Amino acid sequence: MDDPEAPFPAQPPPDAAADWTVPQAWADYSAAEHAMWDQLFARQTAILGDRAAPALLHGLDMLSLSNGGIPDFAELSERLKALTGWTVAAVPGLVPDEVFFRHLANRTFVAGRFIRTPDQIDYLPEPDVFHDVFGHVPLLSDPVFADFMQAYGEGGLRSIKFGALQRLARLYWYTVEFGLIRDGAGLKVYGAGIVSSHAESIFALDDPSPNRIGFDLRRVMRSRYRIDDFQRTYFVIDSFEHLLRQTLETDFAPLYRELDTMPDLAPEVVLETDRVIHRGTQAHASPPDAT
Ligand code: HBI
Ligand code: FE
Repeated sequence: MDDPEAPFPAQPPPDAAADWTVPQAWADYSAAEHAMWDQLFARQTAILGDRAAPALLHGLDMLSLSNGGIPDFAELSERLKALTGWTVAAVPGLVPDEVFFRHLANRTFVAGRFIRTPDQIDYLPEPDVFHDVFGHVPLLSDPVFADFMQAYGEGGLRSIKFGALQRLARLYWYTVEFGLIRDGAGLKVYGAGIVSSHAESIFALDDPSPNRIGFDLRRVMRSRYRIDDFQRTYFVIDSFEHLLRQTLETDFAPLYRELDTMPDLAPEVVLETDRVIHRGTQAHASPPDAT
């Protein structure tokens, strides 16, 4: 998961370029590391067939992501660039916000080079290559989502000048990381934090505990989120076109001023004005005391 409050080192590590990218050194991955990718890939694709947004499944296919070990970013970038102009670059871990936003604005998605170890299979503090490449990259093959991610990067750079980075981080969190999308009469997952997590791929759609609320830009930018547990609320977009349009058509300066006059919202809150798709029981948040 990516938490903008995470402590960032001030300077790039010694083997990194000024933009914090490093060689992926694909030849250095061990058989065990490739096997970890295959295990994660098989586990997620076994349950995402009827849970993931069609554009995400299509992206996995278009980019030939498979259980053939950790992808080589150079090959992956060639395929992705031909589709939407995006490329994938390796970084050692979380990078400072401004660096991250600048890469997105330049259509470069920075992906962790490392892969989690067996003891981290269900939770890790920093995005690894499976979270970033399996979770985030497939949707970058979708032209509309690809445009949204670049617009998001440009907006992120501007938000730093307004001191509104946290608002943008919330937008990213409740869409790119933990977003749900309507699909016919049902809901599908598209957020990378869900897509790369076995348990949350099930929890986010099936569990009665969390709220599921129609996406609204102001609402999301006021909403705090959990970085250490399943989300208390998932926001549902109608389409990637709708998400892109809201981002492009919004004048963020007056919006930030308006939001600064309103209190933040706790993650589990439901407002009268919310488009409530499911009002959660929040049972996961406060399970009955073990008797
Ligand atoms: N760095 N490598 C990396 N990956 C991220 O997703 C990331 C980051 N730095 C900052 C950041 N995300 C956040 O600022 C965004 O989630 C808003
Ligand atoms: Fe992420």
